[in-house]
Amino acid sequence: MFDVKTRKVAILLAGFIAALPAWGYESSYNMTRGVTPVSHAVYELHMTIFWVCVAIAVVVFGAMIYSLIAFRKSAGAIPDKTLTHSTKVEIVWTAVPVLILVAMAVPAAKTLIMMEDTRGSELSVKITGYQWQWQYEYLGEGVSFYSKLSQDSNEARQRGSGIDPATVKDYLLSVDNPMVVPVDTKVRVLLTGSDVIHAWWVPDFAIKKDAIPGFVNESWFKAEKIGHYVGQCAELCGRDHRRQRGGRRQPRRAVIRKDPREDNHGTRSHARRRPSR
Ligand SMILES: [Cu+2]
Repeated sequence: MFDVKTRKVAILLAGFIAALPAWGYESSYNMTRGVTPVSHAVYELHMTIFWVCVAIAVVVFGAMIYSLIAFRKSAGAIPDKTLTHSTKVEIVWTAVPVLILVAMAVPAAKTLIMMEDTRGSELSVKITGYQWQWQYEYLGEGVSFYSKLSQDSNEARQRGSGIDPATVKDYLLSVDNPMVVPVDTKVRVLLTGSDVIHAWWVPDFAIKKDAIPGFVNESWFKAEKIGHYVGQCAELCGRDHRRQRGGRRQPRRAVIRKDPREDNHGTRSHARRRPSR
């Protein structure tokens, strides 16, 4: 049916289209899988929708490329006029996308409901955004502290500091007082702002919510793995939001421990929670 050259082009295109998802999947360009039930659900939803998009692209571009090659004028193709204003075709190409959208809305709604469901939380932390730091208040625990960029990063970033940022550990990522919460615990976060709009974003928890003055936004996470998780402000909030490379202003670390009352050496201490201002 096709000549050898056409077949070669078709095989090359098919190979390229087939390789695209493999390249995006599990690569550094993809979303992080995260460490919470919500982040896993978000990742799975993202991948499901991604594969649906891939399937649609293969069908649509496949049909298009096939038509372009098989029915080209030089091959003696004659334009077909029967499809113009065909009611049957109009119904099919309206109904099929609607069905696809409805099918995609089901898992999307499920994930959204899960993200908003803060029932049964074991710990509530009120987080207030300031220019340019965060305040963490563990509700009912009498614990409150401020968290800002760590001193060594802050010194290194100053103009003419003479400090090579490469020598600073976790440059622009570490903070002086990280938020510490227990592992396998449902933590509800209440987000608000004190001056301008900020946004509390921790990719590993799949949380990115605005912290707006006068409003309280709600979210939750349940970290399943002990570790240090880096976050950053995700809303342009003023001078020092942009000064950091890669938008890493107001980095915060949420440190997950078995018991949040333990300090870095595993001994219980409240010293880390002293307000810094
Ligand atoms: Cu900001």
